[in-house]
Amino acid sequence: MTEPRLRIAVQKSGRLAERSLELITGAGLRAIRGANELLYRIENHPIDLLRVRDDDIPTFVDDNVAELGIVGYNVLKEHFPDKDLEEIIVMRLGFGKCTLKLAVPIGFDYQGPQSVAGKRIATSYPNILKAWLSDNGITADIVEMRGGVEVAPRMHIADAICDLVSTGTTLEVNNLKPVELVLKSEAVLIKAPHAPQPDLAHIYDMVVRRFDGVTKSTG
Ligand code: PRT
Ligand code: ZN
Repeated sequence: MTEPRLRIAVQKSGRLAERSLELITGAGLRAIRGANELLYRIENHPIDLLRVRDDDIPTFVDDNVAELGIVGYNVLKEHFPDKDLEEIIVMRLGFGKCTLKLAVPIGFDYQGPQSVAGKRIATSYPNILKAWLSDNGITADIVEMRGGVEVAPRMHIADAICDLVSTGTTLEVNNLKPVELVLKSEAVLIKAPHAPQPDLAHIYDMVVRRFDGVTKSTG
């Protein structure tokens, strides 16, 4: 019988990919390319890395396809808007920090959330935005876009946007100004609902312990 292997879902390429791999390497896990680009093997421990799109990570982990996953809190919250995420999150990882912000064109006379009531707001995060609108007691039309959200006002697709911001440059070059903080985000380590099988419990604990050590030492 083949030895069971712990599976960790990580972003294949993108903003979290490199830092996720650094965390894994920093924890003493030596990653080598496996059978294909989607699978990396840890050569010194019974662990595989499933390299996927970040959007697939919450579902993979929730379905027990992977025991652990590294994903942005924003993506997790959008996938599971009604779940208690503290039950899923093992730890915050301190990288991939960004904020989801409501932004309006520079000339927009923004007085508070009521200013966007009845307006059209473009976003890739409809569930998070819906919850924010509801918390603020207003309704607005949500225009869901996969990307390029920042051009929506200029294209007259929407009056405002709700998008991720890190440096603020993208908003600035598109003549938009941030007006509300909707969500703070960073990469998080998440776990599957089922406990790992007994054979993998020690390796699971080791990974979590080492990730914690690396995260604390890198601040
Ligand atoms: O291909 P895949 O689906 O895996 O990746 P993706 O294209 O969906 O995501 P990716 O790689 O762009 O981002 C992965 C995660 O990084 C996000 O889910 C966030 O948790 C985190 N992150 C951190 C960011 C940013 N910072 C960020 N600035 N994700 C996106 N942005 C974008 C933002 O959408 C906007 O277009 O950067 C632009 C704004 O940046 P500034 O610096 O101009 O403000
Ligand atoms: Zn994605």
